[in-house]
Amino acid sequence: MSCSFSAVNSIQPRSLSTDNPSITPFKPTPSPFLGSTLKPRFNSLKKSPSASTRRRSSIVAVSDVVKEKSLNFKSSPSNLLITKEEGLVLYEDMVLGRAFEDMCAQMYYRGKMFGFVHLYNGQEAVSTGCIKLLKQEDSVVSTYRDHVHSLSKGVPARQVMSELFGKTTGCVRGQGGSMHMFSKEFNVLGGFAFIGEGIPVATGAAFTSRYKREVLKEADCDHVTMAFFGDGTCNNGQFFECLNMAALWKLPIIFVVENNLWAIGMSHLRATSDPAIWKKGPAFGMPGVHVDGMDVLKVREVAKEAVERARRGEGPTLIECETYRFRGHSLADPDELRDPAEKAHYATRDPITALKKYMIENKLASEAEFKAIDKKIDEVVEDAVEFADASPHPGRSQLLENVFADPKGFGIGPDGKYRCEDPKFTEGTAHV
Ligand SMILES: Cc1ncc(C[n+]2csc(CCOP(=O)(O)OP(=O)(O)O)c2C)c(N)n1
Ligand SMILES: [Mg+2]
Repeated sequence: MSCSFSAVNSIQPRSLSTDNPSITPFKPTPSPFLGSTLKPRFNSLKKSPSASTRRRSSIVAVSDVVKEKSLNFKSSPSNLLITKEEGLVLYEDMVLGRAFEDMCAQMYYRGKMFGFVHLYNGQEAVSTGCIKLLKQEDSVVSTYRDHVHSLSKGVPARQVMSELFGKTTGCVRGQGGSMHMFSKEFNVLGGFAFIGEGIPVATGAAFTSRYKREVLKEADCDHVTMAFFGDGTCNNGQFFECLNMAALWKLPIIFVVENNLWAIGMSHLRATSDPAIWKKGPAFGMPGVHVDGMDVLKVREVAKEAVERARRGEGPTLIECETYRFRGHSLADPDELRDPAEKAHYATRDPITALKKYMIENKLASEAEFKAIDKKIDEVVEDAVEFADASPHPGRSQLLENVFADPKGFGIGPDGKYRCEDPKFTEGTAHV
């Protein structure tokens, strides 16, 4: 398994005028990404040695810690990155994520779910490698690709599947659906359908932790927040605004970019002036690291360092995980835009197969132990479907509960009754 770790450094701001000698005409260069078949499209900025030596960042790279550990590992196989128990937890969580999503696809095509459903297949090492390090009190903020983040955080598969089926036993009582997982108990602060929408929510949660500790004097409040979002989202304003505030206030937050190289059908390399997202961390005064997101052990190592930094009160970290989704953007996407060679490349780097291989080669577990976990997870997922199927649908009156808009005049009629209870409420509109 290869992995590209890049040291944290800083970039000199430059003018983009054409007479600037630091701009070179576009020359195709090898892609900085492990398996993308596309090349960056825009003019590249030539590095000025004098500029880079003039302004070195004093921030320590999280990646150095990992580099050191993996070097130790090569020279001494006894110094493994995980114990048997830890490895089996990671394996089980990734298998749960994969099996759950495969089942979602089946249920969606059988008409059990409505709306858009975005699956996480291929990206499991990111969710597992990061979230399995957290405590229940720590928070996770997700996107519309949120089922697996919720499972990793501990939300029972029954509750996630029921939510997808729109049933009252779902984690949002059937009111959220695929893109809006939430759990107060497990501190999953939401899946968000608008891209970038969750980043300020996560920043607010991290602010709360610091406020509790320093203003309300709750000394034991060392909660951290992880915000997950994609490469495409990093070109949105909230991302930059929140990096700024998090660094300014040294918030206990980890920004985890799941760079799967695509934003629906738009290649990251076509849409982004500098595709190395991790570099934006140091620009705001926080460490940035690029890690192989198909390798759960490497993700876990960088995330561990970032979580510890956050708990110590040393502020935020930006982690860019290079990953890949094995399916289309959503279940409605025929996935015809991505190059088959690129898909084939990442298929060979399946994070579940890779962890299994690592553990077997290092005699941490046997084939029989993996089979037993696979079987257990099959049963968990089957049970989740049966539970969701047998659960009741919410009553129509629930439709307007927890809605921010004032329901008077909209949801509640002049007689004080819910308009949706009127049998003619949806007449002439699509079935609600
Ligand atoms: C504010 C906003 N603009 C546009 C969209 C439409 N949209 C849905 S997904 C998506 C691409 C996001 O890509 P990325 O951040 O890379 O996440 P991925 O789907 O790859 O996980 C876009 C533009 C949206 N949901 N919200
Ligand atoms: Mg993406």
